[in-house]
Amino acid sequence: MEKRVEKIQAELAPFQWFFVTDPKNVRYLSGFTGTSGYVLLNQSEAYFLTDFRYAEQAKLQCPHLEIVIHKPIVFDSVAELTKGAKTLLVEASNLTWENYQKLQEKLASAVTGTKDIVEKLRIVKDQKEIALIEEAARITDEAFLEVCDFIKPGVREKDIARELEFAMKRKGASQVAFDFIVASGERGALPHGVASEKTIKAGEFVTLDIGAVYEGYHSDMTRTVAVGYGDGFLKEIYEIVLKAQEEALKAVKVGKSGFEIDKIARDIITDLGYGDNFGHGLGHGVGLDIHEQPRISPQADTILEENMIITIEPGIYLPQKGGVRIEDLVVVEAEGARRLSLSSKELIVLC
Ligand SMILES: [Mn+2]
Repeated sequence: MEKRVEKIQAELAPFQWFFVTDPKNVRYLSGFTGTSGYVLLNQSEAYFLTDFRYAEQAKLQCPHLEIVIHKPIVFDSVAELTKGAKTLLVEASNLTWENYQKLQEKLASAVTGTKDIVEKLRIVKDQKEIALIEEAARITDEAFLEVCDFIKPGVREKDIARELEFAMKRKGASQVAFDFIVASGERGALPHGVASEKTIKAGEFVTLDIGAVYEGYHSDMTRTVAVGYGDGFLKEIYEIVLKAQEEALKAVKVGKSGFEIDKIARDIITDLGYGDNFGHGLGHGVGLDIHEQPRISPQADTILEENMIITIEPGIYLPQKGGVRIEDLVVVEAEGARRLSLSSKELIVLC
């Protein structure tokens, strides 16, 4: 964690300070897991600001930073600590317009918005982070396998989501990674069909997009299963999505761009006539956030590097009919993608 702070410090100019407010970025630089804390640094100093409630926790979690219990209004402490600064960099995507104005009022230095300073470092994971995400993925695989037995005609999508959440927490997850998508039958056409009151019927396909959080790190996996015999037409769709997913996975390699990987899956789906039914990007980075950089999409120019963690998740969505999505979480290694989601991708037919 000390190294992360040093990397940021090396990017700062003399008389420039950086005020980190995004909770995930704060956690990445400080190790702090509480709900109220900030990192403030320049080339040679690095502070962790928090309030009285977290004084002891901060000492334990952030030994590499100088702990400051801030004034009732944190900006007053920022003004005091950065006296003599020329500029104070802030995170434009996190600091609200209202707080920007309050902050600027208190400072003699110029408050300047920045983007992606910490996010850029977070793209490539270290071994500890990979191990935590791997554990989150293992919890997800195990919960999926267990809850498959529960998916049958008559149960509601919400009941399946609740069973998955319970199984994940029992297996060590601190929380769920997002509101689970459990989309059955026609609802399968909704790429983000969060679990509803709908009851599962025999013959339907059910798309489950699920993930766990383990020590702050997320996992993300989607499987589409058939309940009962399954619709023949959707079985064909399933095979197309699976082929697109596996070919894209094979193409994941250090040096490839997000655009190139996306194109492999998209071309397979488009050539078979379903290009218009795959309206989202192929994948995204996963870490302290469920969606982070790099993006794997037609617009993505990020070049894959070793130890990035990404999803590969093509889907085909057919209004009034249903849909199929298959998603794996993988780590980019020298030899190619190593899957962290290990659940079977053969069409599972549950009865
Ligand atoms: Mn995803």
